[in-house]
Amino acid sequence: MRERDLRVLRAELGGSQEAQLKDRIFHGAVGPAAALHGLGAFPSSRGRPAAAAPDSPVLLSLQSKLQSWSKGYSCSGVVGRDVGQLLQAAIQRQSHDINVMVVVNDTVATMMGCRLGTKPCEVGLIVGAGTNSCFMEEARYVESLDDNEGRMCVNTEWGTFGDTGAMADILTTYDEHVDAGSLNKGKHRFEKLIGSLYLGEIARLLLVQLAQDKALHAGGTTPQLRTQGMVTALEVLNISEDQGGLAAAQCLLQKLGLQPSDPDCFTVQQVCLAVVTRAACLCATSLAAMLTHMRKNRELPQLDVCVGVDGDTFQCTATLVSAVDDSRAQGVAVVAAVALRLEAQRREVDQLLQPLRLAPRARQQVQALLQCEMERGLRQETHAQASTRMLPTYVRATPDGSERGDFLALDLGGTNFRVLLVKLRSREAGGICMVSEIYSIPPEVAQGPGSQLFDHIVECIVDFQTKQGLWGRTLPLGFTFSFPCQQKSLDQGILLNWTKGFTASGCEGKDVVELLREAVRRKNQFDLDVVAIVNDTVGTMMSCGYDDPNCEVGLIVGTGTNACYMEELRNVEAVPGAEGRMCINMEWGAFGDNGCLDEFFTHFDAQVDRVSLNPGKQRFEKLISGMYLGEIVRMVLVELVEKELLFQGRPCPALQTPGIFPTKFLSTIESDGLALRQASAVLQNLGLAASVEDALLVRKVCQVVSLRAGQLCGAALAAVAEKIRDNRGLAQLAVTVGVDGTLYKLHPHFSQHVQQTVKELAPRCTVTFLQSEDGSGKGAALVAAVACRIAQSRAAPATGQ
Ligand code: 0WK
Ligand code: BGC
Repeated sequence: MRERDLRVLRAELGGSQEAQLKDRIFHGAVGPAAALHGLGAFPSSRGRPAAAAPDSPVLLSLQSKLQSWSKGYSCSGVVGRDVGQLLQAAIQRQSHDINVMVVVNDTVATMMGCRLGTKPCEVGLIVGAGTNSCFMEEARYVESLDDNEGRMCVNTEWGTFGDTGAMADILTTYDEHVDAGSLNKGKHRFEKLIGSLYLGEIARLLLVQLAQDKALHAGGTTPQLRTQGMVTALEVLNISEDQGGLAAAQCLLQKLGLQPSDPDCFTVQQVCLAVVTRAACLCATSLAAMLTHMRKNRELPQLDVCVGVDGDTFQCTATLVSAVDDSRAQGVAVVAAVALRLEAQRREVDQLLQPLRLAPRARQQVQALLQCEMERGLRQETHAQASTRMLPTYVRATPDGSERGDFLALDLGGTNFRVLLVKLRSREAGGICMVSEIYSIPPEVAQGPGSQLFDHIVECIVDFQTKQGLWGRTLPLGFTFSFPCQQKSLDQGILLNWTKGFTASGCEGKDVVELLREAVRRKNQFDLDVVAIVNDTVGTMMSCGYDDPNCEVGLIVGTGTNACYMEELRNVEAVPGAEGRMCINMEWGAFGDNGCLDEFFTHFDAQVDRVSLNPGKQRFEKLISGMYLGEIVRMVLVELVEKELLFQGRPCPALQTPGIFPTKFLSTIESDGLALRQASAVLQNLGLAASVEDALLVRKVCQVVSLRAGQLCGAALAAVAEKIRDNRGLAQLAVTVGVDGTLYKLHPHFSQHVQQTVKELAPRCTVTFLQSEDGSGKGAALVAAVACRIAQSRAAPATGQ
């Protein structure tokens, strides 16, 4: 017998070897299954589960593919298959009404089934036919997870430790023999050093060697001794006991057809003791490695943890809670009960969110409904009934690059009010250069007397002119005014109604250019030459059209939403003439105000509309834009709390406050990576202590609401693209859409939702999306420049050349 084998057998693992072994386990040499998530008593991989917070029940997903058999099992047609489904199929074949809820690994069931008083176990250990363990790992260390909040139970499948050769220097020839004689050669090497399926065989092979070395039974062997499997783990365990061990050794040797002497029995006992102690040491070392790993990952000086175990005992201030007879059954029942509750909750949540989901058919319907409304809006006899007012803008062409000069521009109606100086030069001379200043429009100004609003605008212009040294110069001005205006010319716009939180009195029904001029006259300090008033969609289209002449659609998805596009003048019945095109401001925000979209409004939308400043108005906008998405989410969260599906139904007064959940929270919560941490942080700031499940649910609600908004916007844009293609009788249309607005630009997924829906609903249109970099102020200046160029060309006396 080789010296090294005996030393190892006697488990005289020195501190350093033990530490080495610990290290190897600690640094992930444990079988590739380490990242498996605890389910089933065989290595099985799971669907992408969510993490579990320590105090909340495990979040489960039910897919469980068997990776490999072990412990003598080798049924065909199972590896790689979902064992939950296989079981369900077998149940159905026998037509029993049983529903497989979960598949759990025995280590997990043991962990779930054991607790010390009120303290739950966070480690599950099995040392039986096979061996394995699981523990509650910090989710951030489980890379296969999407989120990294809370904890996740990880099934280590440590039985496969060493399958990659990490234990070559520990394995003895006897271990190699056991492995060679096993059903899964080269696999589960660690398990074959510890599991009761193998301990007997290791001992038997040692006895054979001892007999061959004449160190046992005077060298005599028997067929029984040379027969595989003739020594059981139970015999080995009993023999290694102080009490009755020698007697048990005698029984075994007699069973093996030997006439044992006392020294033989003692030798056999030493052998069994060595085999068991080594197994125990290896197991303890691995457990110690795992506990140290947990302590380090939790950054604790001392880890105090309960280990649910079905097997041997170890040292490491670990409180071992032996599983009582039915702990595992209890564990499985607990997991199944949790799964049932979660399943029921999931169904209830899906039911509540269902009305906010748009099926493909619904998306097509919205597109078709808008196409109808567009036609009705363009035709004189149906214009009044149409919800989309299809307003002529008197912009007949997109820029052609010949625009020149210095222009002032105002940009009112978005998040910020801006005053701009726009210098248009030839491309060689630098093209366009702009300086701008952002000013705020306080709510009391936006909702006060109209005169005060326009006086405030004039004050901002004065401040800007002073800063830019523009005194004494009266520059042509383009006014981006992002509200529905009826225009009779480029420089006249009758405000039809305020939107987006503006309600300034004395403005609706008035020409806002005139209101501005009056305010300048009131100021009586300078002159203003308002050449053009444009909607922000038009400004955006013109601004992008300067770089891409194919840009014939303008889209805004910000505080509000709207679109414009170049319509054939022959279709614009409100404007005489049939030649050429004119840009139409659709004011699609009001789409559905006539009830044509009612079937798509949920009770959440109705609540948001009811508490808005303009109930019944801008219904489409209220499903899509930044001013409202956060409110829709808030309404859904309130109902989820009422139904005890969120925050365990704990009252959340914070959520009762309108505007407490701004739309920018959706962008934060839906951002990729760290999303759950972001969600929890957002909720924390609202004074809402959220579990991982709560954060996941809040994110789901945000995703559902923003997806619907993106799809509705995409369906509307598809209607516009199809209208242009149809107008021009084209089989295939290529068009660019100039886009602006914080929601479209800053939400992580909104733009994709829009683009995917346009692709789906307008397959014969190739739509390019061009984000406007400089806002629509530049566009307004370009419109002013075109107007000036046309005016000059008209004013210039015909030279007859
Ligand atoms: C920037 C444009 C402005 C438009 C705004 C819309 O320059 O004309 O109104 O985008 O986006 P919001 O600021 O409402 O998000
Ligand atoms: C207004 C539109 C504007 C849109 C985007 C809507 O509320 O009615 O005129 O284009 O918001 O700002």
